[in-house]
Amino acid sequence: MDHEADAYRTDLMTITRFVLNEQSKYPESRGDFSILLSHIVLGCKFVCTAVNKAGLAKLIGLAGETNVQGEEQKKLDVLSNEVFVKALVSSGRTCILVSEEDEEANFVEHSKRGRYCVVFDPLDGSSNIDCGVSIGTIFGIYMVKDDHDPTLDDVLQPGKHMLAAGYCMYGSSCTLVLSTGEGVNGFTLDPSLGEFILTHPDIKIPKKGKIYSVNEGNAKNWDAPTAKYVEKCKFPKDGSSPKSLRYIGSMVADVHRTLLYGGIFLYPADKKSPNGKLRVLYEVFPMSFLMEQAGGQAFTGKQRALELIPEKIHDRSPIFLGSYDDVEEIKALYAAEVKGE
Ligand code: FDP
Repeated sequence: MDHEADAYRTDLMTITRFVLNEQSKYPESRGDFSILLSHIVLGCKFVCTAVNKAGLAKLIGLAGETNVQGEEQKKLDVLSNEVFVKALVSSGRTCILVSEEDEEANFVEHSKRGRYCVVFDPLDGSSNIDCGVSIGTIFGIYMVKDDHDPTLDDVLQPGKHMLAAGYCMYGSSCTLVLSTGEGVNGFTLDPSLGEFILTHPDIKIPKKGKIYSVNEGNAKNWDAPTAKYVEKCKFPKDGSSPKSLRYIGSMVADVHRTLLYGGIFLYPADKKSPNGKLRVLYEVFPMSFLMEQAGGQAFTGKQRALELIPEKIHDRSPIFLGSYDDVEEIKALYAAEVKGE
């Protein structure tokens, strides 16, 4: 009998236990972060259940509203946003919330205020809801500078100031990937226990990958470095094998695969969208934070993604993220472009 394996199966590392273990490394900690995270986990569990039931419960379909980005809003988007906002406010640990679904930042009322700012996309990849493709929640957490007087500047900070970031993917299993700035860990929801269990400890992205992930339908509008890079992926001149293309069109799922298998995920600028499509605060930053923590890189075409300073809460940015060596290649192409080579 493999006693070690058996011990592992019976000694479950839940996300709560994991976070409390981390917290115990900081004796001065008041446990506020653990409480905040438990409310985020609750939101993820709720959304996971709603997503799983969506087809049956006839929850899917248009809610008849349009969100701030001018996109059709689905009922699940509305529901997920409400659940997360309520869970975060009731944690008593937040002071500013920025959601993809809300035009304005939400300043939490004084009596329920805490020290954390949470930026989040409650249901990313929503165009995939109706066909059952994996979708997810993305979040990033900042600490407010002055909790008596929180301002928008507390969330308009570079991503490198985030204390933690993560996503929860609602797919064939429900997986929560989290970094508190000391590596990346993945937890899978055990539906019978209702608990997220540590299944992917200390995730490290392969240094180089064999997959590129991009919406090639935009190719005619790409700039030269992106076009050259994708050409290199398909027709490498150094004798290496071409890369495989995988594109789900749901950021959480595409990034999750990139994190586990390696490779590169691109949502570049193009002539029609000079800032790309993805949102800085609650898409680009959390995913870039996770990539760096896993040993990869994230680049905007001009700079390290986590050094961007957003001007508005719904700003967008081009993004190239993934395996260290793959991102190095696209950086070299942009550097050559600047030098006019
Ligand atoms: P969606 O429009 O379905 O909500 O930013 C949202 C997002 O999905 C990402 O999840 C996804 O990576 C990207 O947009 C897909 O965009 P394209 O359809 O332009 O490829």
